[in-house]
Amino acid sequence: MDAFLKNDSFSLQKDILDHVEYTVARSRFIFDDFEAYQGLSYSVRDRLIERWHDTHRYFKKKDPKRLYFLSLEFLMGRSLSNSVINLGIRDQYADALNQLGFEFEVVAEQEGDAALGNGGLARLCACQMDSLATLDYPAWGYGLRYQYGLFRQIILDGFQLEEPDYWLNFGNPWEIERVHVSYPVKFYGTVEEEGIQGQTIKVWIPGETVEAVAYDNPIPGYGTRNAINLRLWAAKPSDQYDMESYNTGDYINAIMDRQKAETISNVLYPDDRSYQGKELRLKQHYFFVSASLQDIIRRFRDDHNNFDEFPEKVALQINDTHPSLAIAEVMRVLVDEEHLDWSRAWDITSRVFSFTTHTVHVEALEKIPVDLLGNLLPRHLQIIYEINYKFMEELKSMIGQDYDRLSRMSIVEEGAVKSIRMANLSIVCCQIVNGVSKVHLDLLKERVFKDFYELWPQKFQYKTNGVTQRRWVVVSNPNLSSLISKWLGTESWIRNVDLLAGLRQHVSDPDLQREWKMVKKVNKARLAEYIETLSGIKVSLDAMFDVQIKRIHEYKRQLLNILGIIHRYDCIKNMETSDRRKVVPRVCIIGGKAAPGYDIAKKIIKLCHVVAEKINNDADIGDLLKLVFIPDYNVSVAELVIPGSDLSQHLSTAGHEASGTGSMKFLMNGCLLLATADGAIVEIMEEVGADNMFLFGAKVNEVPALREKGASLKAPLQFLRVVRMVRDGYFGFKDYFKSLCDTLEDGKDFYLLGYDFASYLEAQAAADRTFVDPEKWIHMSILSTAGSGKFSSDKTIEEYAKHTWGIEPCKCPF
Ligand code: NTF
Repeated sequence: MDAFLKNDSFSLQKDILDHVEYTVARSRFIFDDFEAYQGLSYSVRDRLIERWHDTHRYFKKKDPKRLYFLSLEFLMGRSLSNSVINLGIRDQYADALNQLGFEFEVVAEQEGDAALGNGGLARLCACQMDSLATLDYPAWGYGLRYQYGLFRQIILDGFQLEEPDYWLNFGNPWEIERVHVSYPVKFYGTVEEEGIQGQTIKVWIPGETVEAVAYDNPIPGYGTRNAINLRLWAAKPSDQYDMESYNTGDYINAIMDRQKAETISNVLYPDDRSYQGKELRLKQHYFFVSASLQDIIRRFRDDHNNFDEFPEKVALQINDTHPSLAIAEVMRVLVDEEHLDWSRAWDITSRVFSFTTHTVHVEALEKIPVDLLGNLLPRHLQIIYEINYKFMEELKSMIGQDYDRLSRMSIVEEGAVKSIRMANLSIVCCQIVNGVSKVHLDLLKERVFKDFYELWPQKFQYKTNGVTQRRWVVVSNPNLSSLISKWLGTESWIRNVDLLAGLRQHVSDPDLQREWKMVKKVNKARLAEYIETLSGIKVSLDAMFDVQIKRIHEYKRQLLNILGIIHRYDCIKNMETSDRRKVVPRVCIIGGKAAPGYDIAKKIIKLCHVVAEKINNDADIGDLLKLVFIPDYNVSVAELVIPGSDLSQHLSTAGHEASGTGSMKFLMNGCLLLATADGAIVEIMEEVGADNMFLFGAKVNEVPALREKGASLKAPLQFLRVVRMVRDGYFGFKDYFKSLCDTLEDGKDFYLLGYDFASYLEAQAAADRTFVDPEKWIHMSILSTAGSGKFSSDKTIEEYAKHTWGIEPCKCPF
């Protein structure tokens, strides 16, 4: 399939200019960086569309089993650089732009982030889409096109404020609106019984209909012609909407009512801790599930008319429990619309779905109040009850009348608020349930889903998360990328990440070490410039850049980091001047958003600011210690910060981080990790060696016993001292920080900051000692990158493809 569009510099220039003139409607003789970005993006998009068409024609012809990845969140970040690199035409575009008097990097900076997700879970999906495309899998992503993505974090006087992220304000060249791909999605109403051919069937008479319109986002693979689709749904008023009001002459109110339909896809919920009990959220779930399944079933029906073939042609992945209403929806379609009998429908349904859980926190598992569900989706509630009834009968025949266990495993939770446990529904239905790291699986088996594991051990697997080296090295750290290719003698590691291990053989080569160091220095300079522009703080490039960037959560223990910084400050203040020469200068960088309603997390952000204020303005300290909070942390900020970091911190209390993927991005970029043995860190340790990292803290299996000890578990004096400084108002805001300090009292310190403090300081001291031995540091840094291959999302996706989805590559010919 020959490309119609040409990629020589002249054609690209012409294309950009044509788009500037005819799409953006600016003069081709006068346009600014943003308009250049728009023209360029539309030109790239044309090339994406070409491949995307070819890929889908090819999939249609071959009709392979397809994977449909259902997720309520995708954190894609920017698209431009990633697209041109995956298409293999970055340099050509850079040349073309140059000829037009623009610089690629400057133009690329004009792009805003697509932030349709909260954190780890959502960014993981973006990495996995990149791998699915690159590895030629016939896959589709399905999600919601929120008008407002994750809020923008504004810092005012050190406090977090949230501003709406109306990311579509300046248009979005990366999507294609499909006005003709739309489906009605129904809500509310009643269920009636009808007799058809001697059988009674249930008929759902919905009370409201909203239209779901598709927006397609092509996802190009690297080094392949394949470009897959991420289809996001937007809510629009349906034409079937309340004709009554028009007829009664209340025209204005009828229009206003119609607009309400659009609220369904308006806003992303900004809390990644719990998802309970909001009608709008439930509407979002069903809206996207229903539209996606109508689309998937329509595609299946184009070539097949027997639903027994459905599991051979379709794999449906439920990403966390949010899309798990899909199970009830498939049953409804098969039983109510296709008139299959229940057991045949259940057999089909249970062979198409698989389920990934991303949390270790039982309290974060989604529960939907029965009243809410029954009102919004009356037929689905009946179906879920029926699934549960049959499951309970089966379970009783297996385990007898163990009522405690039966009630724990039931999909329906009795109690003050009777609810549906969406995780239980997913486990009962899916043949494969997976955690996201080895440790996570252990926790699922031993704690979170113990009863289910004992019943069905064969269902439970783990798939260690991974991140894409295309985005996290090639796009964000081009200097390191070229260096790796030079020393490996090939660029093939960009597709075949195992090759990174080849760096090990050069680890002691002084030339590589020198060049490696140089790359880091350049990246640090870029980051230092960013910090200065942001905060006016000048930082020394000789200092260790020590970074913790992620969502602010108590379990991730940014507070431990800040208390460690206070301790460092306090030590320096109390040192003899002659000893200060031995202090390793540090620039501590913290970034992350707190959920808007998460009070303690917001206090942690404020604490970071007041401590920074004190330290950064203390002339006595100078370059020995700086603390910088980077506001509005997002994907593109991460792309800038990670390559410029020396050390990165992953401090979750062991047993709380399901996997963690930030650590993998740092590892690939040759940053050393200071971490607890939690989530995927345990596997990173196996790959790069514990002596190549700075590990500390209680282990997963020690934590429960430590918590048992309660108030008898005494925190060390150094810890009490720094907490007291905060409590006594050394940094101001004494009353405001009281509740934060209270969480650290003996017996209340659930996340064990006090217990882990001493070993944390030791790990920090070890990092300092290593930093003053640059050769050793670089050695460890190279080995970190060399050992990061296992944590590419390419590896994860291959595992899922083989062991969960049963799909094969389907490579569109060039
Ligand atoms: C996150 N979960 C986990 O907290 C991380 O440990 C993990 O790496 C990622 O998922 C990806 O698997 C969430 O973001 C959520 F939403 F479940 F809280």
